[in-house]
Amino acid sequence: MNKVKTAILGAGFIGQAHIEAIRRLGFVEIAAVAQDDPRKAAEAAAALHIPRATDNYMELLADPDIQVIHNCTPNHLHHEINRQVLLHGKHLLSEKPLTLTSDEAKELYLLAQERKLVTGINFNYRQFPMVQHLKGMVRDGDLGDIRIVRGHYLQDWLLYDTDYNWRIEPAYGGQTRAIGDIGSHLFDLAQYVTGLRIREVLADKAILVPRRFKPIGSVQTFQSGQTAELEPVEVTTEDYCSVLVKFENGASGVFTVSQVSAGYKNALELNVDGAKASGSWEQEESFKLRVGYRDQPSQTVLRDPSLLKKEALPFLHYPGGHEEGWTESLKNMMHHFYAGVMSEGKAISDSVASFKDGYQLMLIIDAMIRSAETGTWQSVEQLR
Ligand code: SOE
Repeated sequence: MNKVKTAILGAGFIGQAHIEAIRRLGFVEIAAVAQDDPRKAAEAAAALHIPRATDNYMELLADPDIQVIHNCTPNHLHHEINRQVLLHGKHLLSEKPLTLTSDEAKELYLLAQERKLVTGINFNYRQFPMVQHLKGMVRDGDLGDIRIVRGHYLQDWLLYDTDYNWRIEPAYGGQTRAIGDIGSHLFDLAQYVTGLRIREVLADKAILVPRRFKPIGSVQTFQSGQTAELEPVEVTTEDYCSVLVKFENGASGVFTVSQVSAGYKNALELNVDGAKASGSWEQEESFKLRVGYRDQPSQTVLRDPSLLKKEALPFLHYPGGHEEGWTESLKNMMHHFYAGVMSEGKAISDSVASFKDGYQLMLIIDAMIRSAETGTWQSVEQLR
């Protein structure tokens, strides 16, 4: 069988995670990698055993053998590159957030609809088996009517004023940082698991490290301990946000995101409180789901095929106790996205976030920014 040929644009932290996950599928060949300068592209290709390197991604879009593009570039490049990929008729898996603004997201959503290509956004937390089990519990009414949805996404990799990354600068990361970078995952997950849309928001955000020291030269995500020369930079993007939300069924929600909470590495937690029971999932202990009851002992359900809803089974690959985690969420993402590619879009799982989902999330983020700026509740524009 001929392998599907794919190209990776951007080989930083997340590009490398895509590459590893794609290779686990077996039927996809990574034919090329692009980076913004030729030396970095050649180094990435050599280190990652990819036959072709370029600093001009348009070359790859013009190559008829390449069917799929992974856009793993920094946020400010998502819109234009994604647009070009679709115009050149390639299937596309984009990193999040889909774009920097909701207008850009709308354009891509409409273009993707028109071109009928397979598109997805790497909201990979949907791909964990215990998330799928929790979603199944909500759908089957095991928790009762959903009343409260609570969660946080906390990290500490930007705790110190010497921590720096392109995400801090609005020109690269966008006007919003903690909200767009990690809040987008949390709000996506809350809506995906509950099947409920966020309709209104009241947000409070803060820049807690207003001046940072930027190393001269680039820094990888999660890298710290600078030794390079530093220059001071005034920070204009938020480190933290807390938001109250109202869901479409009247349920209330409360979420906190922070990149400056010491000891929290990639602490995404979602709690769903229903009229009969509650469900709680933590990414850092992703093999467990806590199910809480009032009149009987609460349970910890473990990631074991014999204990999970049947819809969660395609998301796990080994018996209980043989742990699978963040890297397997990427593997699952590739599995589901490429099932879409192989079936020309007929068999794409709802676990792959669509461009419509990405656009709706940008509208939620817009409402949060308006709310934080005005100190008032704001409605979220809803897509039909
Ligand atoms: C950095 O905050 C980051 O790499 C995000 O950009 C990812 O989306 C998240 O999954 C992990 O943290």
